[in-house]
This record gives sequence, C-alpha cells and structure tokens, in this order.
Amino acid sequence: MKALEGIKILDFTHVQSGPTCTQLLAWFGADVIKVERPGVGDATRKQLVDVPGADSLYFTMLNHNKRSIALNTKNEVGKEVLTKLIKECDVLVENFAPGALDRMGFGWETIQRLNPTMIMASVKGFGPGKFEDCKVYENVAQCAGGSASTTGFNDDVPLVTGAQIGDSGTGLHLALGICVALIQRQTTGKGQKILAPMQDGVLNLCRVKLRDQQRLDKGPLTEYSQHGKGIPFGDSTPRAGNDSGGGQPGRILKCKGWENDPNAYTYFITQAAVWPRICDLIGKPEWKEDPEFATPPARLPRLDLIFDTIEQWTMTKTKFEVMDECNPLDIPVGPILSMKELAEDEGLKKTGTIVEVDHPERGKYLSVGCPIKLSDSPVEVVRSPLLGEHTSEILTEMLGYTGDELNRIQESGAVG
Ligand code: CAO
Repeated sequence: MKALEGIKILDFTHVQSGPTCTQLLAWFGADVIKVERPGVGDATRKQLVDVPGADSLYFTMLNHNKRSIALNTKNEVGKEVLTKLIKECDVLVENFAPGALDRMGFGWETIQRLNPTMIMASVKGFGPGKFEDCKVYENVAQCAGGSASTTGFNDDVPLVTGAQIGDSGTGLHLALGICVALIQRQTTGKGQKILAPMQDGVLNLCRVKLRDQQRLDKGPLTEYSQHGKGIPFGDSTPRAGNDSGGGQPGRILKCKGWENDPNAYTYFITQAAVWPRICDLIGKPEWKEDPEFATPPARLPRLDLIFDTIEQWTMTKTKFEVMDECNPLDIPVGPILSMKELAEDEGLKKTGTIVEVDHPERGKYLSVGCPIKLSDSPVEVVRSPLLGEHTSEILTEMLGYTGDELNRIQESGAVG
C-alpha cells in the first residue's frame, strides 16, 4: 500500500518543472499517465542525448514510475479519448505555455464541467499580472524570483545556481498543492484549480533575502562580509558570496589539495555556541577571552581575519578530516562534495537516494531516487516509459475501449 494508491493523475507535463511534480506523486503511489504527442513526445526525450537513439537522461531521470500514452489531443478522436481520461482521473497536471490548454479546448471551465471532482494543477512562469503570458525556463525564474540578484559576489555579475529551484523547486510546491487539494476534496467533494508560478516559488525559497531587504532599511547587514570589509550597502539586498544566510557566520574555506582539486573545500560555520572549541582547535585559545573576539558582535567586523586564520588550519586537512575533527566537537562543517563523489556515495545508495535503473534502450544509469522517505509508503524506482508504451493498455484496461471502437481510435492516427 502506497500513500497515493488509487489516485489517477493525468500528466500533461513536459521538460522539468511539471515532471518533477508528477514523478514524486508516482513515487508516492499515484497512477501517473503521461500524455504525449504521437511520434514526438516530451521534448526532453531527445535533448542532451548521450546514447544515440535512446531516451535522454534528462527525460529518464524525471519520468520514472509513469505510464505513457501517445495521444494527439488536437485531433477530434484524440479529444474524445482525452475527455474520457479527464472523467476517469483525479488530477490533471500541466505546465504548458499560458493558454495552450484553452487553445486545445480543455480550459478549467470545460474540465470542471466534465469532472467536477478533478483537481487541475498548473505550473506557469508568472502569476496573474503583466508577465502572465510569458514562457519561462529555469534561469528566467531564478532571475525573476530574486535568486540571481542575491547570488554571487558583490563585485561581480548576478549568478544562477546549479540547484534547479525554478523548475524542480516549483514542481515540489505544486506537488504539495495537489496533496492538500486531495485532502480538501475529501471534505468538499469538489476539485479545485492550483497554480504554482515559478517566480513565486523561487521567491519563497529566497524568503531570507526579502527578510534582509527589510532589515537593510534599519541599517547595514552586519553579518554580511561586505560590512566587515567596509563596503557600503546599496538600497537592495546584495550578493553575499558564500556568507551564511543566517545569524551564524560561515564561509567556504580551502582544504588540503585545493591547488589541484576544484572541490577540496569545506563550509565552516563559526556557531557562537562552539566558539571556544573553534579557538582551541585552530590554535587560538587566547581569542576565547579577548574582547575583540569573545562575542559574536565583536567578531562581525573581523570575519575576514577570523576565517583566514581558520583557513590556515583547514588547509592542513582534507575536507573529510575537517569533518572528522569538527563533528565530535559539534562544530558545523560540510565538505564540498562533487557530483562524482555523490554518485559513488554508498550511504546515499543504501537509502535509495542514489539508485541504479535499467532501461531497455540505454542500459543501466544512475538517478536520484525519492528524497522524501515515508515509513509506510516505500518507493521502488521504475524506469521511465517509452513513448506510447502504455497506449493500448490505457485505452483498453482503463478506458474500456474494445472491438470496433478500439479499432476506430487506433486507425484514426490520434494515438501512437
Ligand atoms: N497533442 C497535441 N498537441 C500537444 C500535445 C498533444 N499531446 N501536447 C502538447 N501539445 C501542444 C500544445 O497544445 C501547444 O500547442 P499550441 O502552442 O498550438 O497551443 C504546443 O504543443 C507546445 O506547448 P508549449 O507552448 O507549452 O511548449 P513550448 O515548447 O513552446 O514551450 C515552455 C515550453 C516550457 C517554455 C512552456 O511550456 C512554458 O512556459 N511552460 C510554463 C512554465 C514552465 O513550466 N517552465 C519550465 C519548463 S522546465 O524548464
């Protein structure tokens, strides 16, 4: 028994944001039916191809545990099949460009009329307003949601991050919206419309930066390195480099081997509670009592000196030795782990966060499994479907088409 067993999801998603959401729902046990254009499919199937002729990793890593029906929803027979699917399913998830579903003839009013209990969940780039008609990809959302203006160093250009907070982040937001709408439906008996705009999702994840924007009105952000360097603040939250976003100053520091290894670094947090232990560890016991270093406010203008001194110590250790020495002392540190190191991490493999999946076209590959662990709803990662792999079984077993009716649909060109 899985948490979402019995829930049928009509999955009109493509690229990354929507598929992230429906993959999670599939992992929690929902029957996710991915609707794709016959002969074409989700554009990512053929993007960044590494094995000629096979579905790309981009596609396979975002579409596990789903079924695929190849259906032309702009063709009359295709619309007939889609109408049946809408009546049959609990949730429709989509991340088309604004207006695409209306142009297809399946806007919210139509869906509600066909199935009043259906939940319709959408990712769009922007919510209602002047940008609502824009197409949006990951980095546009990172820029428009406040992430890029606050990422990077204050003397350099804005930066986008490697974490796909616009796409996968919004997919997560949407999945939560769907789960709570399913709970609300148990009381109301009605479906509802859910919108997760990517700009809003990114801004939600940048909440602490809006916090700092308002603190800035009251004076300089003293925990930012630029304060210690004497660089004046402007009128908006600046880029904070590798400063920690909270009240405990932190930095990325070099470790042994940094000259040749781009990831021989550690994150080091000078948490106030363990300051005396940090002083002993780095050979500066006198800083424990020195009024210039003993308290957090006294340390703020001296963070460069403090972290330079800590770095003299971390440079004598590998990033893992830093962890080994700091963890028993409760000093929060974190090694900068490369993708190679994560892919080889036995602990992550054991918990199912890194999984090996076998695929008929491409063979074995690694993927990120479900990062949310439910004790009563275990996840087995199943390979992504080939385009239209489940068309026949969905038409017959789920929609009940047989005989002449089935032949008519199959011969119409609406399915593949
Ligand atoms: N049968 C027939 N037609 C289909 C179909 C099917 N099964 N599935 C999709 N289509 C059609 C759509 O109806 C649409 O047609 P119209 O433009 O004529 O209405 C067309 O395919 C293309 O859809 P699209 O506009 O969504 O796709 P795109 O490649 O042009 O744009 C994207 C992609 C991501 C920019 C856009 O979908 C978007 O802005 N989505 C919302 C925001 C979002 O999710 N962005 C993140 C994507 S991940 O980085």
